[in-house]
Amino acid sequence: MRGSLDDTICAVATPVGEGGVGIVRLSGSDALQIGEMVVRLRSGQLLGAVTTHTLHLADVLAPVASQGGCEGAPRPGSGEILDEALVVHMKAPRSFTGEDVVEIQSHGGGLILSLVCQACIEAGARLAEPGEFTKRAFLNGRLDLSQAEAVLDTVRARSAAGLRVAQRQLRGELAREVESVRATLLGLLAHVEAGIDFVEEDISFVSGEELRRAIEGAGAMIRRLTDSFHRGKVLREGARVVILGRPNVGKSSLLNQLLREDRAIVTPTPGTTRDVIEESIDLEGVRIHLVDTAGLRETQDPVEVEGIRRTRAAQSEADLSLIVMDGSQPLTHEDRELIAETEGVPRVMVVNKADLPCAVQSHGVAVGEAVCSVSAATGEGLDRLRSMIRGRLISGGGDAEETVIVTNLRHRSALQRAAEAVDHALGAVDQRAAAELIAADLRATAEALGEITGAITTDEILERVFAEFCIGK
Ligand SMILES: Nc1nc2c(ncn2[C@@H]2O[C@H](COP(=O)(O)OP(=O)(O)OP(=O)(O)O)[C@@H](O)[C@H]2O)c(=O)[nH]1
Ligand SMILES: [Mg+2]
Repeated sequence: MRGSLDDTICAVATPVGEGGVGIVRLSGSDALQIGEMVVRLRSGQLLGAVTTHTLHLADVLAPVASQGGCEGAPRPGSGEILDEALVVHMKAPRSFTGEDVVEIQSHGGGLILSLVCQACIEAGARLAEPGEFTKRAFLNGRLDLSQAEAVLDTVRARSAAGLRVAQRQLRGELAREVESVRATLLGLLAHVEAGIDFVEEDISFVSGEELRRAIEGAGAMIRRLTDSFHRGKVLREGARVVILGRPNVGKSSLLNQLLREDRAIVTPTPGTTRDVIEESIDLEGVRIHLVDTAGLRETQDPVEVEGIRRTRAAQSEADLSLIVMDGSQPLTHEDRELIAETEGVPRVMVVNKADLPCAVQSHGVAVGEAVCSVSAATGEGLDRLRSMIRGRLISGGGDAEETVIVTNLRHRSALQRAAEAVDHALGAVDQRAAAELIAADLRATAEALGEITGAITTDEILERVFAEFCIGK
């Protein structure tokens, strides 16, 4: 991103399309001056003269550039009226970017907004680059990098749980946790380095045991954050839950029950479902993509063979599998095969047809494994199944939404590097390595953590983060 902080930027901040209101945002040291060229307050006052953070009715004007004949610079208030708008100016540093900001709330049409934006450009602003408003907020110290990313997560959130995670990050909770570990590490580093400097006098500031315990503590915090990633991803993006089982056990009936609608065809004929059927549900704020599949069995029918191939593909992408069995019949060889092959993957055993007499004694399932008895015909046990699915997906804390959770790939990769470096530091302490080596590992750990909040940044990191944004954010 090439833009400097010196120029004043503008962009349409509301989405493309028709809306009652659309906003053009100006930010930078000339925002007020440019705003005064583009809007004329109905009160007759100048925009710079009214109280900051208050709304004013105004006409938006197309500045007349060079047409006046004299100087070539646009003159305020001389152009054609483009629209009626409400205008606010927010004096630095009390704005999103930390700079002088003017927002023009005109009617929300694509053409009118682009004309208003064009007027600002003619008056001296530059079109903002993708994410440049948020980037400026970061560079001006209004947000740390993880908060800047949370702006995007908030805008993109598709589930209530995902939104809550993004909001916590936006409030700086991830940053606080990461910074506290980093501060600990920098403190240790200072001690270790002091030890290096005074090695002649044989002054050791931290005993080996103390140092080890402190590094271990930091490592545990880093690992806790890294481990939260899977849960975080589920909360943010939702999870794929695939319904598997041999033909006729009631997979499609179960899908219909979970969806509360007759989506998939159900018949007493084994091999009814031939294709993969996908639908989404909201499970107490968590988005679940439910996938019904063709029953698994040996078959010569080419359509069913293709269906089973698709079942296998869906199975490989699942975050969780529901292994459905027919509780009214003894387990077959196909049931056992499926149970054996899904050993070790996240799964919930569903024993269906609980309304019929039970014929299944043992499901060949390890003690303690999640088993749920349901009837897709009557709906019995479905609530319990729903909460088991939710629990399995965001396990690691029923209070999943109460703790800080990592959802961003960039953060996870930085945490993984931090975890490696911190392990290395521990190894160095155990081997009584030279203080210089321990210090290098501690520094590497702190630097990796610093990338998350932006305490340590490079142009490359900034470019990668803000490339995800679009113009206007
Ligand atoms: N009594 C009873 N019958 C059920 C229950 N669930 C499903 N069935 C019946 O079992 C038969 C098969 O149901 P489906 O939902 O089509 O089973 P499926 O596993 O999708 O079968 P395929 O698509 O062929 O693999 C139908 O006749 C359903 O009405 C249940 O809980 N109780
Ligand atoms: Mg089916």
